[in-house]
Formats: sequence, structure tokens, C-alpha cells
Amino acid sequence: PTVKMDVLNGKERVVPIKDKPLNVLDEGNPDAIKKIFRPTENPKFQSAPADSTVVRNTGIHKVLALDLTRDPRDINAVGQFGQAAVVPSDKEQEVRNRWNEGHFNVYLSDQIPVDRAIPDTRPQTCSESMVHDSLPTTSVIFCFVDEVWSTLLRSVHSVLNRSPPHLLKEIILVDDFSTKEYLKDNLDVYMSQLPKVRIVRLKERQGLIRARLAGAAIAKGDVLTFLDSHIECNVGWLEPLLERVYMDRRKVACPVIEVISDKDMSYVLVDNYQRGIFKWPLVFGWSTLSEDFIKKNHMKDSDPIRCPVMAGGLFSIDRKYFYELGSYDPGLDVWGGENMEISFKIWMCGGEIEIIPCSRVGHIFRGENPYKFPKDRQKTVERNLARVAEVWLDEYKDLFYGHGYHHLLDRTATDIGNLTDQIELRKRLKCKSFKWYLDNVYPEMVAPLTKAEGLVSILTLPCVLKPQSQHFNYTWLKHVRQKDVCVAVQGKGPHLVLEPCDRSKPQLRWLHKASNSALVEHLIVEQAPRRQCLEAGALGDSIQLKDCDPTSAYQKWQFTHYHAE
Ligand code: LR7
Ligand code: MN
Repeated sequence: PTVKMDVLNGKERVVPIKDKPLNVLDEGNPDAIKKIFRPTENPKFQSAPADSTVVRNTGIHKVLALDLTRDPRDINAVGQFGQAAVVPSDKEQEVRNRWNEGHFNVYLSDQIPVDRAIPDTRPQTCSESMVHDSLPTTSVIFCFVDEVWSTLLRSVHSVLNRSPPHLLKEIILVDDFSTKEYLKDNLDVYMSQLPKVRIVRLKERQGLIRARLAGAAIAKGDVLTFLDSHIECNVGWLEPLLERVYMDRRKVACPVIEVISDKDMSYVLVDNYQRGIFKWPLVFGWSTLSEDFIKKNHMKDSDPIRCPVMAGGLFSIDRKYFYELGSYDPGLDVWGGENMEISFKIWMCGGEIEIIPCSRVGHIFRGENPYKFPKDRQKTVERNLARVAEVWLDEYKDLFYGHGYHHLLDRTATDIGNLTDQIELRKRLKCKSFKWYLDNVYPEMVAPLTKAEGLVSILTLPCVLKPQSQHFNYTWLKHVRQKDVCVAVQGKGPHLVLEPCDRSKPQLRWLHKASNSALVEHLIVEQAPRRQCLEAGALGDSIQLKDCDPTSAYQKWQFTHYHAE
């Protein structure tokens, strides 16, 4: 018999369907695809009147605007049409009590129908865009750990309700060893009414990266589509993604990620022309294309946007291509950094990453991860990033370590694991250099290899611009460096030597610290038994390490030229 979970009490019981069933396409019915649905209309939003008629025999058609939530069961339901839901004043305490279950308004999420309608937020011009009749199929993969029940269901239903059934091969739910009871038998029972949904249970916590790999390993679709487990796919979201992959299998297509408010669960449309970028030390961010760029390239708001990096959670990739690229580095743990890894890998090894504005998916952005990290969160993410830096950044990895991650260079304190396979993979795929990536994919990125250029010498000598033997760079790793040698403290000092630069040795690191004015700066050994300063001698005498004396003119050092940071 058909069953449905009572969402509010879904953790406890399974109830027979009495009212109108959930909006689920009849997958056995080949005519279902011919039903024409118009996108949700909400006067608050500019709605693209996509024409969903399939133009037969031309090989192409306008994007199907299939939306089974167009005529929702309960138009007065909380949060219906993606509108802000209001918390009654006597429920505010409950909202607070339940917040940490998901780090968003779990109370409201549970009130909102799992198949609510949301506004069609696509740019107007999307109604004109055409896609091929013979698009590849996709497996949608959701990984989750302790996801909120109503949110997980809403994610799944949004895919079923707004994807052309012939393109949706399956939905794979990968349970990354959740601890919540309701995600066990109840989830099995609930999903058993949805023939396209498969559940994979991991036997121990793997983290989202290896969980995605477990989902991909059993996927049968031509294309893998990864999604976070607290999303709502918008009308027409799938075909534009598959179209890009179909046109070129090395294109990796991301939807525009819109915002589902963590506070009131409203669906908020985001600005156009955003692309994914990173800043040092490998921090993901969004950046709006400049008006000049848009004008120069005659861009429409529906045109694909090339992205130096992807956000990570939502994208479609040709399944075979994913494996040709070596999928993800399986040595990445739990959360973080995998979006950098796959982005650099895609671009440097011959692919492309695009945001497709006609494809839109809402995502609940949360202040904190609602699940536990098996090890320290900070250390896990740092370690992942160090793996990425070591494999992909070439000489630019100094910039990564130099922005607050010096401590990762001490490999006795941070074991980043074995990288042989990843380095081999990069060689085998004949991937381009990080310099190529910066020059060609992300030329706006400021990536100076040295922080400053100036004059310093182990002996105190009159300054001459040539020969180069007087030229030293103060680098991002805090080295005072000339080509491959660095200024180092010999033993406990006070004498200095030039040694081969070695990023792991603390005695090679100098703190160049501005004191009274921007021009006078001390060079202090950071990790000597005590902080000591570099002191010039009389002409011809050696430079030595001495106790710091803020008033001494002999301890003030100036680098004559700084690169912009
Ligand atoms: O151990 C874990 N096991 C899991 O299965 C940890 C997480 N997960 C699941 C989790 O339940 C969720 O469905 O993995 C998914 C992503 O985890 P989130 O939602 O906690 O991540 P996030 O949205 O905070 O972070 C973004 O960056 C991550 C870096 O590793 C991933 O790439 C996420 O997929 C990614 N999310 C997005 O790109 C959505 C837009 C956010 C932005 C910007
Ligand atoms: Mn997320």
C-alpha cells in the first residue's frame, strides 16, 4: 500500500495517504512528459514564460518548464510559493531549541510542504534558449549526514517535480553514517514509494568527498549531478546543465545558487553575473563580473559564465570524464577544499567550469556545520587545503602557506598524507601549470611570488644596484631569499649564513615588522629561543643577531619595493 510520512511527525510514524498525494510524476506513464506545465507564477518575481512545447523533428526544443508544483495542494501553506514563513510568537522558543539540528530554522522547515512551489527566477531570455532532444541522462547524487528530515525530502521532491523524467535516471542518497534514527528505517520506507530513489548507507563516516565517490561508483546515468541535501531545484533547472555537458563533455556545469533563507525559509533570487573565485589562502568567494567585461563581451544575463572555481556542492559532470580526471582526491577528509581541488584539476587538465544562469537551485546557507567533525574542524580543512596546494599550486604554494598557514609546513605536526597518486595523476593527464591557470583562467588574481624586493647583505657593505648579490626578496614564507638560498641563523647565533631555502625550517623565517613608521622595520627571528633582531655592523663587518632594541638604527631594515598584496 502507498504510504507517506507525516512530515511533522515523520521521525515517528508512517501514515497512509488520505489527502491528495504528493506531486510525484507517474514514472510508468510515457505520456507524462507530454503534459505541459507552466512555470510557477509569482508577481513578486519576474517570471520567464518558458514555452514547454517540444518542437518535434528539429532535434532541438525550448527548455521544458515541467513543474508539478505549479498547482500546489495547499496555497495557504506556510512558506508556499517560496515566501517568508512567519514564526508565531509562542513558537519562538521552539525555533531556538531546534535551530542546532540543522543550523537553520528547522521548526519552519517542518511546517512547509515538502513539495512547495517556488518562484521561477530565471532571466527572461531563458525562455528563448533551446536544448537538444537527445540530452544525456543524469544520476542525481545527494550525500548527507544527519540532514533535517523535511529539508532532505524537499530536496528530493524538488528534483522529482521539476526534472524531465526521461533525463532523470535515478536519485542516489548517500547516507554518510548519520546518527539520527529517523534517517534509518523511516527514510527507507518513505523512499520506497519513489522508484527512482536509491539509498546507499556508508558503514562509517567518510566525509562528503568519499561519500560522493561512493554515490558516483554506483551511478548509471551518463552525467553525474551532485547536490547538497538542503536545496530546492527550480523550474527548468536540469536541461540547461545537461545541454552544456552534451555540447562538450569537458564542460562542468553549475547552476546559479540562490538563497533559501536560514531564518524564514524564503526563496531569494540572487544577482546576475556572479562567478566563483578564490582569494589567498584558497578561500572561496563570489565576484560580480565588471560592467566593462559584460559590455565588451556582449553578454546577456542568460549566457554561461566561466568560473575560476566552483562553490563545490552543485554541479553536473560527464560521468566518464569525472573518472578520466581521476575524480576527487580520496585523501580529502570530511569537508572543505575539494571544490578547489576539482576546479584546478578541471581547468588545468583541459576542462572548463561554467555557471549556467538558466539553471537555478536554492540552497540553505548555514552559519555553521550542523554535524560533528571526527577530528578538529580547522585542522581537517587546513590539511585538505595543504594537499591541494602541494599537488596543484607549483611554486605558488608559497602564497598559500604565506597567508597564515606557515604552521602546516611543519610536517611532524601536520601529516598531510601521501600524495604520490595525485602527483602521478597530474603528470599522466599532462595538466598545465598553475601559472597557466592564473594567466588564462584567472588573470585578475594577484599572485606575486615575492612579497618585497630590496637590498640586504650578510656583510654590511655600501649599497650597489648591481651585482645581484645584494638583492634579497622578503617572501610570503617570510624568507629573506636570494634565488635558492635564504638568510638563516647559524646555530644559536649570532652569526648568519646563507642556506638552501627550506620551507619547513623555522630558523629561516623572519618577521618583518613595521614599528614607528612604515619605513623602519625590524627583522626579527620568529622562533629563536627568544626573539632577536638582525643588526648591521660597521661597514665591512658582518650582520649579526642581537637582542632587539627598538631605538637602534642598526636594527632597522627597509625593503625598497613592495608588490601589491
Ligand atoms: O562529513 C560530511 N558528510 C556529508 O555527507 C559532511 C557533509 N556531508 C554532506 C552534507 O550533509 C551536505 O549535504 O555534504 C553536503 C555539503 O555539506 P555542507 O552543506 O555542510 O557544506 P556547505 O554548503 O557549507 O559548503 C560548500 O562547500 C563544501 C566544501 O567541502 C562542499 O563543497 C559543499 O557542497 C558546498 N556547498 C555548496 O557549494 C552550496 C553553496 C555554498 C556556497 C558558496
Ligand atoms: Mn550546503
